[in-house]
Amino acid sequence: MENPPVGIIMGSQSDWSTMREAAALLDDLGIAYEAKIVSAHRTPDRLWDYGKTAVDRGLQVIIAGAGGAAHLPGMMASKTRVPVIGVPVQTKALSGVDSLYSILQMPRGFPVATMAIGAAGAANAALMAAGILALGDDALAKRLEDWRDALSASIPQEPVDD
Ligand code: RP5
Repeated sequence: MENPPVGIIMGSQSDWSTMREAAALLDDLGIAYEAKIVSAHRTPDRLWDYGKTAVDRGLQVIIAGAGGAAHLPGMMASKTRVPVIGVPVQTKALSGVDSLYSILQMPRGFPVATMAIGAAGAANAALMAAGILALGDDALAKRLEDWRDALSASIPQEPVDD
């Protein structure tokens, strides 16, 4: 799709194993997206251009994942009014707490909706994006409700031995 409503961006190729959890869920829900490597530190001009053109390109939600000194989501939020959902990627040195703190404590005025560390956070970012887009899309709202119902129905009433 030429102008997808969702942009998934990440600081490095190494983030993709986490961020593809978001991509997979968007696929399941029939939501078009683009996935790009945009690094706050290594490609700051790319970050600037992405944020500057986001509204005109029709992006409605940006999911931004990064690890360590994870400035990507916050910097993107400073450059565009398109809602930014941040995903703290789990790191080896500090288990992603560094990523979480780098994303979470934004100053007043430039919010980032921060998810949990790692794969669950990436999946939830996609569900959060779906919820936002569903506000103006009845067919997507139905698909999201069906997805949620299916998840609930998959949870057994009682535990079994492993
Ligand atoms: C961050 O540094 C990226 O978001 C990534 O999580 C982390 C490590 O990047 P690589 O050294 O694996 O490229 O900018």
